[in-house]
Amino acid sequence: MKIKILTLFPEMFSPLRCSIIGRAAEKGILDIQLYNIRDYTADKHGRCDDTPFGGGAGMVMTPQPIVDAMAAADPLHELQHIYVSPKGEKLSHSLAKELGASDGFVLLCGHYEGVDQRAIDLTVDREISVGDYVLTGGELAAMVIADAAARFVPGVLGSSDSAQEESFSDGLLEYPQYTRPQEFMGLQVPEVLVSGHHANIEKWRREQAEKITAARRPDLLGK
Ligand code: 4G1
Repeated sequence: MKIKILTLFPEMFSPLRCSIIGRAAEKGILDIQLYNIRDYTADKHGRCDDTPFGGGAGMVMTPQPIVDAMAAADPLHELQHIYVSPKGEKLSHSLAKELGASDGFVLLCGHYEGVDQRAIDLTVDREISVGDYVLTGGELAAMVIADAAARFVPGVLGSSDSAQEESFSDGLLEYPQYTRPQEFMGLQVPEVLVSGHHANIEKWRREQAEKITAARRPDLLGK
């Protein structure tokens, strides 16, 4: 799967080179490419932002470098072009799964007060948000979307992890996890988990998942 990211701050994306996503990229299962929007500006001083027409605080990202960076990233428009934006549809398990099943996508990251509307009108197919709060830029949101989608790509997760996948599709939060040592600072691992009785373990985990979901996220139980 191809993930192309258009940003003024490509150096923010080092987390994607680590851990599970980084390993998948090294293996060639994921192809993550960063495009520095500044490399595409026609402005002789390298500027990619300007003051907003109509006045107001802050700066707006200028359309020309964005349109040209998008054309360089996906000249035949083979992939879905996504603007990572608080105005977008909210990222969910099912949306991540849909993106993970595609050939790839381009993520456009805003910064400052955002992007000139004409760049969006000319290049963007879809807007996706990671939640309702203010960020200084779309870069962290883009990493959330890339990570959530990439883990659905076959081979990115180990086979034991992909089975784990089923649990959120139940719409439940996770049961508590324990590892060695069996006693730590006077606290014991629940007896059932060391019993070797797999049916009881499964039943306990299900009960725990239902209990924590009811307590913390009752909204998930209706889904
Ligand atoms: C008004 C949050 C502005 C933020 C209302 C989630 C947020 C991208 C996201 C903002 C961003 C609300 C996201 C805000 C994001 C231009 C550059 C937009 C950064 C920007 C609720 C700033 N999911 N925010 N504006 O945060 O890009 O995807």
